[in-house]
Amino acid sequence: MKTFGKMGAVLALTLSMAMLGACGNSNGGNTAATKAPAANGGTKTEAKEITLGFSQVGAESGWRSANTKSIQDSAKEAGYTLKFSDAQQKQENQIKALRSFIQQKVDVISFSPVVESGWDTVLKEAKAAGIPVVLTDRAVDSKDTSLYVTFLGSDFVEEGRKAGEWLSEQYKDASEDVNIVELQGTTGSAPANDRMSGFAEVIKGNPHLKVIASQTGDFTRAKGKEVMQAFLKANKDIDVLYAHNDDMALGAIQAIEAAGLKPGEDIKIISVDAVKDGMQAASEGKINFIVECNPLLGPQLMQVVQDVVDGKPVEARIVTEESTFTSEQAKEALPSRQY
Ligand code: GYE
Repeated sequence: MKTFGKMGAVLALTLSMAMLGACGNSNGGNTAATKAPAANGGTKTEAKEITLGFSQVGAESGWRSANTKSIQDSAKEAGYTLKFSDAQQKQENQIKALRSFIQQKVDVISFSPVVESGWDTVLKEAKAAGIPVVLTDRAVDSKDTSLYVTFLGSDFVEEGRKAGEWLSEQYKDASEDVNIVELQGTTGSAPANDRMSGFAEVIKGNPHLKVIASQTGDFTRAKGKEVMQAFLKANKDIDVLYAHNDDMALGAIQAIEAAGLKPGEDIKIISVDAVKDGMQAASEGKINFIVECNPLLGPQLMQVVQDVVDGKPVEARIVTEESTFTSEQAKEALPSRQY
């Protein structure tokens, strides 16, 4: 039985090699295998060892650490060889990493693009090398969608809308202006652009809701603190802080407390992510509302990679499911939080 199965596989492989030869092998061909198909015993597709090149944004936030761990753990579990590269929040480092993955002829490239623009050239290089690209977490603004297989991640505009809806509800009876300051994520990144636009779209329904200052805090605690300090200095009357992630909100909380104010009371705080530290602050009433953004993309990414390698069809957009938390809900959810 075993020998027969093996021989069948060898025959199938020989046939497919012959067909590849006839059609012209766009991948550059594997001449060793063509010459001696019997030597490797005719492996099946699912037994193929997959090498995944992954370029991560950096380690700027609790969300990012949870995302990195999820990807590393899931790749291990799936038995893939993971080539992981940390770009330290610099696009040039990501481009370098992608080029090195192309050179190493990985099976699939995946990355979370630090900013939206400027990827066409390197994506074309990957396409020319026949290496499929999967976007995770953040999108690119390339017009040519054939440059990547799919984009797996959150709907950031929707997250911004959820933040705006909660705020609109809180101040629906306001008769005076509500002064909002905004801490944006990394300039030019998809989550910063989209969380800003989704929020603006909703709050414009109430003319009392006014964004009086909006600046980047680069998704980090340190910058969140620094920019909030500047906001507090320049504006006497801040009612609300909208931070594009928990880490910036946590930094801002330090600045608010240092200024002798009570976060969550004197200044209402909304943030995005719902990582453990953010949920902790919410459960203490320091953050009033958190929109969840799920970092555990690893298992879904590995499935997409497997499907791509197997030549199965993949959805062009895979959106992750997320919810929201008030302080009360955060208190309840905190003990079972994974990240
Ligand atoms: O919200 C933030 C991180 O791209 C969704 O990046 C991600 C964002 C996340 O630094 O904390």
